[in-house]
Amino acid sequence: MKKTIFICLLTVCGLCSMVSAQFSFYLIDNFENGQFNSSKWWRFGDLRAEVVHNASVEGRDLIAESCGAYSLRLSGDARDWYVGGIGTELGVDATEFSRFQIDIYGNKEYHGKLIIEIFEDDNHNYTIEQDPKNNYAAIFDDKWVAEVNIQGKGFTRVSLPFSAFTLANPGVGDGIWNPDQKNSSGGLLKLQLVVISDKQQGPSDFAIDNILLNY
Ligand SMILES: [Ca+2]
Ligand SMILES: [Ca+2]
Ligand SMILES: [Ca+2]
Repeated sequence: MKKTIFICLLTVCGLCSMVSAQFSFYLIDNFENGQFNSSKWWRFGDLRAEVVHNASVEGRDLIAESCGAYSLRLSGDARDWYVGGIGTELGVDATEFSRFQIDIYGNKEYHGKLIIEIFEDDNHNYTIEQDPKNNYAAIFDDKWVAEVNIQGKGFTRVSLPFSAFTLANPGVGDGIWNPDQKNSSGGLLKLQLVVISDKQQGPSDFAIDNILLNY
């Protein structure tokens, strides 16, 4: 009898850990504090960033509902396609995650791109060293990029496997996806989101939400 109870307990514990593993994620930001946190995020180029109220959800839309009350509006005028971007420090061991996820609220007028840049520490010092004389490029660490086309009106959920990111700076880091915090490595250290317009000159305007790492 005792053995049966023990096996039942083990099964329940096993199921619980499976369920918690399935629903675990690392939230980078969902903007539900209602304001752009300038100590958490930096901006570059001519991109404006402001937290805005989400439109009320029409009909049944679980992804729009999951965006809550606020998202981050990114807007600005393109100069030669480029608008600007935002970035934040991460400092996370990302080996247990396999995907980068973001919800993007598009519109009819703007169909540009969002470039997602992630940096992981390869010289084991919890820092992404940059060269100010070379457009602040990473000097010792891998930079991985993926790009997402902004869709039409409403929230589109984008879930990118890390395997879909390509190495943007071969020869700088070790060229291996190793976002772990072993041997004094800081792991996945930095995220940048860069806005590229679909017009050489002209306005860009969309919103982002629920930026996270998951399985
Ligand atoms: Ca939100
Ligand atoms: Ca480094
Ligand atoms: Ca690496």
